[in-house]
Amino acid sequence: MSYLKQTDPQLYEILTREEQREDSTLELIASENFVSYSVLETAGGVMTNKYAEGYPGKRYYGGCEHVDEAEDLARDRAKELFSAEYANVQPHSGSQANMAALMTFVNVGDTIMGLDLAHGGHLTHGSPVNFSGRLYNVISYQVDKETGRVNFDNLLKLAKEHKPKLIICGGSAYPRFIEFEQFREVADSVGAFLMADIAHPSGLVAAGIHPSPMPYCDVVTTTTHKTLRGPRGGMIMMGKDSENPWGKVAPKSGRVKNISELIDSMVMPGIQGGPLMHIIAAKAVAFGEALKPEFKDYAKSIVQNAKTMAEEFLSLDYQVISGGTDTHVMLIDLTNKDITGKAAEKALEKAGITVNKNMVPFDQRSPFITSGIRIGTPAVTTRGMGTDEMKLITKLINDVITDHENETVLANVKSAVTELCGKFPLYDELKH
Ligand code: DSN
Repeated sequence: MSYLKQTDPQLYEILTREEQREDSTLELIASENFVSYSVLETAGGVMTNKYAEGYPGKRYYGGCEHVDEAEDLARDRAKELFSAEYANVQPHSGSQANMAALMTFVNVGDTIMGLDLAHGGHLTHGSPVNFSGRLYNVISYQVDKETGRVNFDNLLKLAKEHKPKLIICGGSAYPRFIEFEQFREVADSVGAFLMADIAHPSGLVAAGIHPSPMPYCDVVTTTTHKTLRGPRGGMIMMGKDSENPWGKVAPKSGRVKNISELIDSMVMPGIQGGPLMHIIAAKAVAFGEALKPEFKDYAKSIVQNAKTMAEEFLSLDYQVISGGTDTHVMLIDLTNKDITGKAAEKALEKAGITVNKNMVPFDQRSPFITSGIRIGTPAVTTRGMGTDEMKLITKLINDVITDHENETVLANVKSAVTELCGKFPLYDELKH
């Protein structure tokens, strides 16, 4: 960064402030993490310069021999990590992975089902404000009010009534294991494809802590930057490739034999142009890290930390949706604490604790206000924090929530947060 300091001091100062923010605050947004310095270095490396539309060995540009090697390595490592026969590492994001998967398996106007956004789903699972809700006929399913888990009776009833072509399982605020096997039964009962979006728990899946979708789902999408701890990006996989059942043709190349070829052509040229080769190379680095035995320990600690926090919150009379968590994420309804999600997020931010406001199932408030917050442990676990720190963090959050307009309380919590973060420093490599 010393180079940037000389050439662009203005941006250098901004970056430095962000570095300090990440280092000195508690990051509890469930979808965020801190990549290794190796991933950071690769994501900032020379492959950002290269155009490589196409796939390894079949590019539209010359000079691709080294980016081909990087992409092959990323694909091979992804396949090994998830026991998948096929992987496409080019999607720029989870949303684009979902778009390419949907465009492969269903046609515009077809019926699809996904988990309601307010019940833990994702924008790309059929929200009316997203392409998925605009291009497809969407029937959303919900969680059960009592259990906070997917209501399979209701899902089956809706599926029989609406005969979807595809069902999406997974979401952004679902604290329990995704029930792939049960979803498969429902999909089979109506002849639907099953797509899993494992963007959130993919690191836990890779580590074998969360069940694998591969034996049950026709197609699996993920991001690479959440529990998987890679660079920001997306990926599409299949446990098993199979023959193109529709006789669909691929953009540009015409009729293709396998679904994998259709997905490839739907990513590029279907919805994307040049792949981000620096990010694909960084994905390869992150997948290499996730293949190491230490990653399994890391994933176990993420879940242990989340369970510890959930238990602490329950003991302090917080309404933890579904009564706890199996994963890295918990969703808390703050209605009985007399504070909105928005106010809680703001007060916690003032105290150096970053969370996001989140709709809770059957929420009466808008997505801009919300009745809840979502909390996740991947980033604090990366810093090396464990059980004692989780108990302390829960106490600090409770201090803020119970007295969120008291500036002295917020200042005291902030200094406790600074002290805690100082014991678990980030990125020594970047210290100036
Ligand atoms: N925005 C992501 C999350 O926070 O879960 C999902 O795309």
